[in-house]
Amino acid sequence: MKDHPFSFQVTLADEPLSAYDNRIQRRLSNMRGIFSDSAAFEALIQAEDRLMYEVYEIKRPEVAGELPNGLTVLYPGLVGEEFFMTKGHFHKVLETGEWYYGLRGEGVMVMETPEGDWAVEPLRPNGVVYVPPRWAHRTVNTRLDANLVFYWVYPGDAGHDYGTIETQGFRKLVVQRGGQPVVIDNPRWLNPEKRT
Ligand code: M6P
Ligand code: ZN
Repeated sequence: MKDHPFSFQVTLADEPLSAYDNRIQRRLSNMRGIFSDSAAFEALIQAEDRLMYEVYEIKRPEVAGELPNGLTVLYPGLVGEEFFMTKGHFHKVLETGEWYYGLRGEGVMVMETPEGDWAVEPLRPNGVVYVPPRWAHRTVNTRLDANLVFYWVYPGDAGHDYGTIETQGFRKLVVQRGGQPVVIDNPRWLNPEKRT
């Protein structure tokens, strides 16, 4: 990791950044239990363990003051009626936010707080979404014919808490109905206040 100022290019080619430290690939097999329709999920994974998204990271030390950033390519597809999406997470340090900048394709960001607020914001080329501190966030590709590509930056000390979302899910899902993306209540959402 460099200590000196540096620059890189967003190329949006096969390697969408001219330089990066790490590429994370998430396949269907990394998403077990995340989608609502588990029968559709199993049928899909039997056919092929498809690549769902790739995260190109410019790594920075995991301390306050640093600004890790990078670019994500989220491929198109459906699991049942649910669009391909990222796992989604809270930050381990809840009081940290994140910026997203849309580069290609069309999608939405689904967000919610532990207090029960939720929001769905569009993510498109030249569109910016701010995720304030306390808001869990997930990105959804609402096109079936185009990748959703976006740039992001978050505080170095934020960390990723996947467990909360893996257990309770998001309150809202984005599904395809009548050829359109629609936001619905998640029938499997587990209210943490009612959990025994
Ligand atoms: C964004 C950033 C990354 C994150 C990625 C994939 O690009 O928030 O930190 O890793 O989305 O999302 P997830 O980690 O929820 O799978
Ligand atoms: Zn985040």
